[in-house]
Amino acid sequence: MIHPKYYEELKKQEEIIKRKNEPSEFYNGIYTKYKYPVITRDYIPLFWKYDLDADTNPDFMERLGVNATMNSGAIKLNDKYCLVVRVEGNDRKSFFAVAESPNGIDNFRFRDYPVVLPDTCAEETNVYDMRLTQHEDGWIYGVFCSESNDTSVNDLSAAVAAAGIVRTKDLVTWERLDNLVTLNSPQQRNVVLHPEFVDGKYAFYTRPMDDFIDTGSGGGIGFGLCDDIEHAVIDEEIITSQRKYHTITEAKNGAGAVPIKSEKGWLHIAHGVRNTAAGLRYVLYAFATDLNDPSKVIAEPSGMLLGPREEERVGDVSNVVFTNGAIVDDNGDVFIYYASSDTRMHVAKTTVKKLEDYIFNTPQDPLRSPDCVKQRCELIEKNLKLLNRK
Ligand code: M1P
Repeated sequence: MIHPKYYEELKKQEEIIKRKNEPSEFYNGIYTKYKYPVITRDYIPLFWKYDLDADTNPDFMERLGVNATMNSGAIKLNDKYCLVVRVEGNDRKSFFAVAESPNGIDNFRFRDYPVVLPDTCAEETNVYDMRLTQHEDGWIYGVFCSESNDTSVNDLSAAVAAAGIVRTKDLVTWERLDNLVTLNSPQQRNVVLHPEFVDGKYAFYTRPMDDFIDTGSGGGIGFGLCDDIEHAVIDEEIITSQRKYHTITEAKNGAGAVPIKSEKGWLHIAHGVRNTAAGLRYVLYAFATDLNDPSKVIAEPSGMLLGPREEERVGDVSNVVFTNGAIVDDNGDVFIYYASSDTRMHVAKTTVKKLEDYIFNTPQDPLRSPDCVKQRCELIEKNLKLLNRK
């Protein structure tokens, strides 16, 4: 018999899933934030967590709990807004699961089963943060972090991060390809496949790093080309968006959503990390690269596009916002999906035109306080003239 508590919990869950989302009061003119997260662990189907059978689970206990739903790849497929969510079990292992919504801002529902990836890599312990690229070759590629224990050192928590690659046409059947090999970088995370061929080759944004946590000598977001996506090897990475001293990217940065093509350039939404006494702080920032050479940065506005605010600041890893997916509608609307504090998913809505305006017309970071004051005074002076106050 199905435990009666199931129906009580289901009713509560349905209220959350069906709740209409609405714009929040936050304003900056660049994007609209929404009042409620789009996915939390409360959206996980109850039959993934509980044994519903009253005989074998008389107290209706969670048997396989879920801790967090975060960093999601995003794509529109068959008119549905689809997120490939990073679901983290109570056991700390992450896996992927597809959740779909009819409008991109609420009513996200998980499919009945999580994604079952081909298990081709015996040493792989954890997988997370998939970026979904609709490539011009016709496949949807998923590039994700494949993490294994680093057995070469005597440290139980030492890990190696590599970029795993899968492809699909329907987000149901997945083919696993070889992990990306970058000849000059021992570790890789935050790897994104560019949606078009560049010089007839597959192009990846990478994140060269010496260590699992520290980027070390890695100078920023890398870019490299490869001939064969089934056995992808990049022999040279060049740096696109650089890390800089005393900026939002000082500690590290990494590619986020698949770049969006606009009239003026490829629009990138990435993450930047700085260190603080309270630990690392992750924010989103944006930049544009050349349409003909997507490795060449042509505009990089100063500072953050989106930072952790209010309840977003608190979670499993506090003071973090992180994106690895955005959806662009045919009418130019852009849905930026981002996680807060490695715990829950949100959406911020804007348009390609607004993102373009933000990226190309926000002044660059002058890198020094006196120049920042000068920059701000110029704006104040212009406005005071307009306001007829001198
Ligand atoms: O905990 C914050 C983020 O840390 C990592 O990002 P990065 O590789 O830039 O340090 C990722 O593991 C990401 O999943 C996580 O949200």
